[in-house]
Amino acid sequence: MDISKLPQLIPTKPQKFVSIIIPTLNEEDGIEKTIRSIPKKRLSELGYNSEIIIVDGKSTDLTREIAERMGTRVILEKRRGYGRAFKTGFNEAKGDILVTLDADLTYPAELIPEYIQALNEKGLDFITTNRFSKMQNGAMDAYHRFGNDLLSLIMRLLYSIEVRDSQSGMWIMSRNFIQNINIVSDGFSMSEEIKIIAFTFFKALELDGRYYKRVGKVKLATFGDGWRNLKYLFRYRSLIKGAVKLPLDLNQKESIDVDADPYVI
Ligand SMILES: Nc1nc2c(ncn2[C@@H]2O[C@H](COP(=O)(O)OP(=O)(O)OP(=O)(O)O)[C@@H](O)[C@H]2O)c(=O)[nH]1
Ligand SMILES: [Mg+2]
Repeated sequence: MDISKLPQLIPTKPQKFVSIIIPTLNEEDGIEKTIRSIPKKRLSELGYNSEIIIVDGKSTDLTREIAERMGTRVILEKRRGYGRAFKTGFNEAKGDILVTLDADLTYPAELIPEYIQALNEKGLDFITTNRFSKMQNGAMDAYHRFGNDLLSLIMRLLYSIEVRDSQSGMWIMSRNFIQNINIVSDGFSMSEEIKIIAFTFFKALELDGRYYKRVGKVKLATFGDGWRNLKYLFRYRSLIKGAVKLPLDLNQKESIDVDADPYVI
């Protein structure tokens, strides 16, 4: 995709605030570069003020020290869990728009301005990024890929939602979305849960993403977490009724026109 063909990003007056939320557990290898990869300057040129929130799960390495030295907001979340970390981050965030990243340089932080542009232009509540549309060689082994594809297929079948990458961890969300949902999972299953809620009850889209080779040690236990995520897809069918804080303007969902010109990044 030739990025130069994207519509000219016209700077708007500074009224928007973006919170970038990053969960960390022993990520001293990738945290500094991850923070530097966030295009804060470009965001402010486009009229967005931004904050970076690090939600640390009691790392035993220098993750917090590095993040504090770089002037980010570091929150210590003693309770374990990827989902738990995001729940705390969402509560702490001041932004009108919330963006999530891992602290391991795998996600394209450089594309945050374009994703925010798409969120606003299409009046969306939620965007998730498809890692498989542009994956760096060696970023994910075949075993992992098979597991991801299987989870995504089962999610599509169980919830009739069009998501190619059910486990992607880069989302761009409106405050309206975050304020109106209840998230149950404290673990990695939260990633599939938030997509099910977004695509079932809100205006959501999956856009092309990228996935780069990981820096630092993986925290995800491939088989254990994969199996837990699979079981959670079935279990969540009985939990989904509590997903949205009512009253929600239920005709919100109807008006999305996915057939309009595709917003490819
Ligand atoms: N605060 C907190 N962060 C966590 C916890 N578990 C994982 N993380 C962070 O959540 C992000 C995702 O975890 P990863 O190990 O990268 O999982 P993954 O992205 O599915 O696996 P890879 O594709 O190999 O990167 C990373 O930034 C981790 O440091 C936790 O219990 N608490
Ligand atoms: Mg990761």
